[in-house]
Amino acid sequence: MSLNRFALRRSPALPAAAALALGALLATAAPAAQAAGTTAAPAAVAAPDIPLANVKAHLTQFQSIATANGGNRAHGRPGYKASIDYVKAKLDAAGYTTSLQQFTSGGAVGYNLIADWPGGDANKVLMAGAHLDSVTSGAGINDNGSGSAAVLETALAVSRAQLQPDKHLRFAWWGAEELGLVGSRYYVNNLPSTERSKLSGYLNFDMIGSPNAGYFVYDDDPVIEKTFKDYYAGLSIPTEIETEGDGRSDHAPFKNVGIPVGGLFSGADYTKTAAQAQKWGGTAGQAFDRCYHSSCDNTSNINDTALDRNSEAIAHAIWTLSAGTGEPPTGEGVFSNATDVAVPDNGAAVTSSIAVTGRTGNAPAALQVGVDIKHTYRGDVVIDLLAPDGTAYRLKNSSSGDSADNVIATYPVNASSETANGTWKLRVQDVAAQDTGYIDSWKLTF
Ligand code: DTR
Ligand code: ZN
Ligand code: ZN
Repeated sequence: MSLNRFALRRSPALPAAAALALGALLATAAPAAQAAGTTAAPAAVAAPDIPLANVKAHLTQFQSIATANGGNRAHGRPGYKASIDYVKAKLDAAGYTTSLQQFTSGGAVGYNLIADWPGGDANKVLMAGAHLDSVTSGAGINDNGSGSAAVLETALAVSRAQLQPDKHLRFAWWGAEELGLVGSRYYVNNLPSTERSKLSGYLNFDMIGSPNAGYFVYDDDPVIEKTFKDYYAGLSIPTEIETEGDGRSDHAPFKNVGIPVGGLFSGADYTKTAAQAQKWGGTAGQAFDRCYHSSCDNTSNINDTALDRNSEAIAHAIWTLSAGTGEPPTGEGVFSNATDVAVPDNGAAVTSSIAVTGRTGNAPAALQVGVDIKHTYRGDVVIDLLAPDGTAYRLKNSSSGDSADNVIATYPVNASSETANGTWKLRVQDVAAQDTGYIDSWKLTF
């Protein structure tokens, strides 16, 4: 549970009218100054909580890895590859498509880990990353286990939510940052220009849990910057723009080739001023991180509040910046229904219909059924697709232990034995008491 939220069994979902009003409010939010390539439509779905305990568990693993491998996780040392293997295993298990990019620096082999979340528009890629290497003098828990762990947990949250954003999501853990941004430079330099042009933005997180924390937002792409600043403003946490970071972390190679960048930073060896201590707490006249690049950069060298807040901000930015315009993809093969249908608590099934016309022959073997069902306990919910002839295809069973909110997912259905044209129905039933919800929208993509 994060430090700034309470996990109560939620009140019933917003009535559809209220939800629509809220949606309209979000939709009329004044658009930010749009930089090339980055658009920040209001997030169609709010980001989930990023459990601080999960982020810290990754830090504990990084610490254990360093302790077992000569005290560090530096480029070319066994502790770095062990860190890569840990992160990669988590992502593989969560359904990511991962790849290791190998390079050589200082006579030693280095690795970048790239993880793609399947789906989204391949021509609009939102990327987030953190360097995973430490210096040789220590475990590098704040620098940069903190960024690595927060990005990892956000990626795992994407998987838990089965997020289907408009944009394609890609995450990266860089090698040899401490040797001069070597891994991220290698990645960008070896990225064909056609692939670079697909990157709508790169978000960088390097040191986000500093003990004497500051809350700095990179002053680069205005839309990304605004996304972070608005998030913190919503928590009444003042931020400052990060002025001394240009060129000092892995966003620099992306910025140098014109890709919109942004990120968060909690401070390194610079000293916190009295004015900063006044607004952020902590100790004036002391470095934001007194263990910067030192052997004491271990699991005790973390400010939980800063790590938690920054982890939540990362998830907020990923959910917000990966949402497109919210319009369904163009193309005659998409049919949708966005009329809300209330789902009675522990009651009869309800249906929402889509009339498909203009198709020829049968439906495909991989008919995509996209659903957006708002509900405060998704384990209560059973979902079926009904073909025009009434044949039922089970999309989701109930699961008593799944207390998370909402079902936002796309289900592939082999509907090749069904005629495409006709009235298709989504059937939804709440099969357990307490918690209610409604069908927000659904679509069929042929
Ligand atoms: N160079 C980073 C730490 C660092 C120093 N200033 C900034 C500003 C923005 C991001 C990171 C940094 C390192 O030692 O890894
Ligand atoms: Zn460093
Ligand atoms: Zn760093």
